[in-house]
Amino acid sequence: MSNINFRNSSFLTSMDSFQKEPEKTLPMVMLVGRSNVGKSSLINALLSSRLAFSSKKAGKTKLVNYYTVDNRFYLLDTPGYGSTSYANLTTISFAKMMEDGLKKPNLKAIVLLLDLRRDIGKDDLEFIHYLQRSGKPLIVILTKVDSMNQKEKSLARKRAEEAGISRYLESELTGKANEKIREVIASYI
Ligand SMILES: Nc1nc2c(ncn2[C@@H]2O[C@H](COP(=O)(O)OP(=O)(O)OP(=O)(O)O)[C@@H](O)[C@H]2O)c(=O)[nH]1
Ligand SMILES: [Mg+2]
Repeated sequence: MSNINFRNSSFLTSMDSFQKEPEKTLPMVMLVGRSNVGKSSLINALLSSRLAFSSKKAGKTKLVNYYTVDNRFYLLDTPGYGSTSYANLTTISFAKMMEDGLKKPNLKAIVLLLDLRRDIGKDDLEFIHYLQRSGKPLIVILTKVDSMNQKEKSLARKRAEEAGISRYLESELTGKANEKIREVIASYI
């Protein structure tokens, strides 16, 4: 449904697992991806806010953070995964977190962020396929495209295709791209 005011948003709560949830049940959309890919930054861009904390250092977001958008749905920021020593969660606890999250009937869509300035690793591919099998709508977003030159952009798009991702959006920290992302998210609420 459209006419959701993404500016009318606030931070609700943080949870350390999907076993707990806010008192009020609303539709949820969850941002996921490798540590440092830009999840928290995209939350701020979409909500025109500084509600989420982003950092140059990977591993900033340590909990599942719930943002209430226009009292209509929850936008969820999650800790990233990754093989670097910075990631907060072990592979096992990350997998458990995702498994619990994906089971939620009120989870309406997953937003997967990919930073394709680097190659897609085996762990990324496994994660993408896992999300595709979940049956939940998957919105793929290439981040940091604004920092790429033309050559890097075409390489990023080629990498996405090679990974079997035919439909995706490209984010910017500011700009029109975010309006399109808002529309797509709103269409699942
Ligand atoms: N140029 C550019 N930089 C970005 C973009 N998105 C995020 N960044 C930068 O990337 C770094 C990591 O961003 P975060 O939003 O903290 O990443 P995250 O995915 O939340 O990371 P974790 O919380 O560690 O999982 C920060 O320095 C951001 O400023 C983007 O679209 N373009
Ligand atoms: Mg974060």
